[in-house]
Amino acid sequence: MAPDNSLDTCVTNNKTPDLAVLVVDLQADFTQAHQGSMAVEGSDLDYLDQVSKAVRSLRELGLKVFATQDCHPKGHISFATTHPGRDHYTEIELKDGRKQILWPDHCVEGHPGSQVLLAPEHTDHLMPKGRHPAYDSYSGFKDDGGSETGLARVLLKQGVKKLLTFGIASDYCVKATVLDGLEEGFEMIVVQELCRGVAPDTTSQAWQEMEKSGAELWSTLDLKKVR
Ligand code: VGL
Ligand code: ZN
Repeated sequence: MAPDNSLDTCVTNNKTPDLAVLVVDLQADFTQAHQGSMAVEGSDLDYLDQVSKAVRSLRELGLKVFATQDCHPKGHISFATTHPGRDHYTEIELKDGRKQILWPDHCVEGHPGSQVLLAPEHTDHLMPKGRHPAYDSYSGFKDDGGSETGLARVLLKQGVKKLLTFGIASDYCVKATVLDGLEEGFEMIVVQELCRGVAPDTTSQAWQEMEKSGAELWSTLDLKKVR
């Protein structure tokens, strides 16, 4: 019989069902393409196009797609506007001694800026994070107060052991999610060309930290390594 290269064959031929995709905070407020309040460098329409093509190809290979969504209430602890007299992109010490970087208001629950920029039909599971008014949550696994989002449970239930990760921002939410994923026992692969960061210096530090902690860094997405 002639080989059948149809999509269905690819899906059923997926040899790595324990490998899934985790897209971190691909949201309007973080992108230039949507004039977001916290748009990171290089987050234009070309970038979004590149990510959506990658996600489509990975789904065609049979990988499930999970996505995190930064999702804050109005007056969130991480918003500079919550701390009168403080500027965004500065760090403060909170009453309990924790450090908190202050950001422009972003990803307010129910507002257009919080919209995830992946086609809903390409997303198997959306995991909100950062809903607690008093805790930030760069990580998709748990917030700064230690509360689990439930992402690890969802992944394990689906048999996922390895995550192909990318999104925004390399130096904050991607980094925190990758480090926590490793701690939770997942194998974490990060696709650098599909990530965008807040700043170049913190981004290069973030790559080093992720690699040192055991993450595998791929500079580009090589679909041959996924098949
Ligand atoms: C993020 C800062 C604040 C991110 C989210 O997605 O990296 N960074 N909230
Ligand atoms: Zn946030």
